[in-house]
Amino acid sequence: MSAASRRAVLGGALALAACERQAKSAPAVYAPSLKSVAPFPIGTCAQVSHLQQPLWVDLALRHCNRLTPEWEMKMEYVVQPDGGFLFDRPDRLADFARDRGLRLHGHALVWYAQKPAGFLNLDERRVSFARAYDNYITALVGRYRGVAASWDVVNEAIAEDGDGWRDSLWAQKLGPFDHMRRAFDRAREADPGAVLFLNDYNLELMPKKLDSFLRLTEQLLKAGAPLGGLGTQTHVAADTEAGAIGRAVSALGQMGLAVHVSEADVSMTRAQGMFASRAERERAQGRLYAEAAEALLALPPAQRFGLTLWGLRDRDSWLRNENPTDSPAIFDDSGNAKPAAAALAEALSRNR
Ligand code: 9MR
Repeated sequence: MSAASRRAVLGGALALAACERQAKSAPAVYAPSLKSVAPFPIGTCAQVSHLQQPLWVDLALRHCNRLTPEWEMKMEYVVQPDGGFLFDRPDRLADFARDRGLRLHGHALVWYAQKPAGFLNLDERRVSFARAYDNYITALVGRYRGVAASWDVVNEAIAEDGDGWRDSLWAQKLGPFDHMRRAFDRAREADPGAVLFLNDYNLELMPKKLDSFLRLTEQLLKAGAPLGGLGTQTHVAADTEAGAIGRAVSALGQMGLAVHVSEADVSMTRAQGMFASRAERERAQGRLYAEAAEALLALPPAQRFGLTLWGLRDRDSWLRNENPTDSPAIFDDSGNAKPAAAALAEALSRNR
């Protein structure tokens, strides 16, 4: 027997032993560095607490070249009860992104879900609401001018049922359309170079909501708002119909603006559909992540803003608060690649 064939037999035996070991636990999955195979940026959301975890940092730097602050750049953190601003944590996230060479995507300036005491208790005899609103946007966007290359300016403007726009403190005080227009204008003045986004969810699941989102986009553009991109959050479940994500991304692409798959995750526990096995459910999860990548790849290169993962590891996901057994991310709790990571990497590597 030649040395080469001896090695082959030995290698085969070792591989077999490894396979048997793996059959008992989950099979090991290999995923290359996503940012290296992707022709557009790959993002992750981040909290300051993640920056203190070396394993999270390693995983993020290996795979991602964009960062979205998950909550510490929102009003809930920044706006103090007396109306002052707190920038320590947003600064730490911005410094991390800058020092480690990641793009920073600011998130989220105006959101119906956030109405901090600093605004609710505003003494409008002293400062008008409009002035305080302008001041917030100017201060935040201005502080990260040249550091945050892009911002979600208005988040989740469309009504839950897809019929028109949501009511909010901002709409009540400044007008349903005007508060949005105003936010885009102030953000543009504070950073003329940043790409400004409208961002929403369930666009792949609700044609009516997608339609309202597109109509709002047209209205903003017609009014001259400096809108440069559209974000589709892409919080989906493993039983989401094949083709739904692709249809939404492609419809957004028709507007000619940059398109961001901005908060991708695929919930296992929200899925109602029946799956034959765990492996089958994991394949479905991987197909949906892959579909998001393929949909971006189908856009003209200048419109492919990127794909951002909302939680790098399962344990980092907001969905764990809803169901502690959910596993919506592409990396498991220990940071190992799941089949979805391999499926996403494979889709990203195709059609470059
Ligand atoms: O994942 C985010 C969670 O950590 C925050 O507590 C929450 C409130 O700030 O926001 C979550 O992220 C949301 C995102 O900002 C907008 N789209 C829906 C996301 C999930 O709720």
